[in-house]
Amino acid sequence: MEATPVYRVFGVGGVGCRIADAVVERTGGRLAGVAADTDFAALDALAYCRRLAFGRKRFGGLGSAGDVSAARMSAEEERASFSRELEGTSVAVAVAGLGGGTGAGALPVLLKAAEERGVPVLVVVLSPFAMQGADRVRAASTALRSLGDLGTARVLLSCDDLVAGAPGASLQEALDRATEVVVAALSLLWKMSELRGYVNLGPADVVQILRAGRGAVDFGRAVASGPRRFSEATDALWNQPGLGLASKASGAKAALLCVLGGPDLRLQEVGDAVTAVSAMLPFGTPVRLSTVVDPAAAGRLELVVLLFRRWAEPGAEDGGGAAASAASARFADTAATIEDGEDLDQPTFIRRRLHVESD
Ligand SMILES: Nc1nc2c(ncn2[C@@H]2O[C@H](COP(=O)(O)OP(=O)(O)OP(=O)(O)O)[C@@H](O)[C@H]2O)c(=O)[nH]1
Ligand SMILES: [Mg+2]
Repeated sequence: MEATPVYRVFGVGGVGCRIADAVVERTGGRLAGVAADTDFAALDALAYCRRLAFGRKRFGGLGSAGDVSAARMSAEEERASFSRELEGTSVAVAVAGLGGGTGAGALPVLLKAAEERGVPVLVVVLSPFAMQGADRVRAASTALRSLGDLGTARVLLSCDDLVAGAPGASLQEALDRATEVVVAALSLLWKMSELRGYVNLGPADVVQILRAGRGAVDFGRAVASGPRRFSEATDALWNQPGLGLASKASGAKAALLCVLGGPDLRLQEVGDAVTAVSAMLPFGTPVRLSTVVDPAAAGRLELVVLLFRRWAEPGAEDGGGAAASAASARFADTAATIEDGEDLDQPTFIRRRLHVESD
């Protein structure tokens, strides 16, 4: 019997832990979460994650007050606890804000422990708002550099980009809004593997995609509802300030597209979404697809795209990896329809590697 894969989300530092807790809440508590912080009051405020309180001797449970290297040393000293929390994890997501001390200092320790255990990790890091000051921004880029190539795939989100659509927001609104985008995207990645859609990616596919796309990943997300939801969502995916893909698409080597809708999601919309996203990317870029049908999302269409700037999957180097890579997706509960070596469950334009112009 195959073991059930275990996904875990790890939050490190204040904002990382709040995001991890909110993601677990969004999954109805079914996704396992671990929150690691030197601020014990912040950990106490969480409702869903297991807590890993560390650095008591150095910080007295009050947080590191921006001291990255002291936080890193404390995490190193308790490396065994980080490693223990990874036990039995098939795929991990690690989230941290890089402008403080704990997240920036402890994240590399968690990632090293994951590497030792062979656990693939999607790392999601937030860079500070520019208005938080040059010091924090500088500290964040130093922290980013210190990650080296730890982590399987890495998404760097700029808080400024996450709230680019709401210039008049207050600081609290901006923080909440930025956090919400990350929570929504991460819970969607989880739903992708857990909820059935038309085309499912299993955990093994997710691991393989992360490994093949090792390195930096760009992220796009758009949500729309109502009769014009398809065109609004695809337009936003391309053009919206901050999270639009227009400025990021040219360097893409491969993409993962996740389409989420309610029971009213139409197969046609899914196919059109693949067409629209493929048309945004350099010709021949393989696009892996996953759909999620969530009863709670009735009337809504949500598109999340991860763009990989490096892609090392065998078969992708021929520039026409779309057919090969998309072929591992499958319709839920249905054997693939293979005829003459072609998977007829894949849209023709993907199988034939046609480039579709959008109007
Ligand atoms: N989106 C979002 N970002 C936040 C929020 N709070 C903090 N950040 C960002 O995350 C960075 C790190 O903040 P924290 O997570 O609070 O810091 P920490 O890792 O706990 O570090 P110390 O408290 O210094 O030990 C900040 O510089 C901000 O850029 C929030 O509520 N939402
Ligand atoms: Mg803190």
